[in-house]
Amino acid sequence: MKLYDLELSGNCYKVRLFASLINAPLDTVPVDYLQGEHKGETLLKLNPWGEIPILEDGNVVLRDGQAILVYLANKYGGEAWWPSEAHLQADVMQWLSVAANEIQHGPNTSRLIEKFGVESDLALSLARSTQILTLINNHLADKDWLAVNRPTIADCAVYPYISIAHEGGVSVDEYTHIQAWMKRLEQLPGYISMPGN
Ligand SMILES: N[C@@H](CCC(=O)N[C@@H](CS)C(=O)NCC(=O)O)C(=O)O
Repeated sequence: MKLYDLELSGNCYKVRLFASLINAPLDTVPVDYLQGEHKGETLLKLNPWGEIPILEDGNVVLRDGQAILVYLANKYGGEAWWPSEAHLQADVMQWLSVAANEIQHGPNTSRLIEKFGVESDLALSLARSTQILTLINNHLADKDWLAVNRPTIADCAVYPYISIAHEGGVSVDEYTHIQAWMKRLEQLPGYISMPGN
């Protein structure tokens, strides 16, 4: 199983992190992002969106970090990480959407602007960061994990860009429940870090 990967990408990191937590066999293939390899002919054949992560497992080719987490959980992680019961699965799914929407447009975008010089609206992404971090912090006030009372792919999807939010000028220091949740996740067997967290 191959992951077309960028070390500094939180979207790629969530796949590496989860694969490590469940001990799934994963070969990382570094993508030369600065040279635009992800927009080149070979990778566009795998993902016409021109984005990474991309997972290749035999004939299966998948884009999008959240979708890849679902695939890995089904194939290697099992019920614990991606429950099959309708309301439990939907609970986890809610958080995969948060990762792809509020986290992407909040802390992720702030980091793209501040660390990589991407042109976007910093004030807006900072305001969105405050909004989503407050919601998550309140949610975690009486819970150890984001969904279904145990670590799931919900946590793996949401954690990465919060753990490196400071690179976008977003401090998570004051969000004490988020701090405690991150520490719990970092103590899971198989946890790996990425540059910046
Ligand atoms: N929906 C995708 C987004 C992936 C994404 O934005 N990847 C970035 C790197 S972190 C990328 O390849 N960007 C290239 C571009 O937008 O042109 C996911 O959640 O994995």
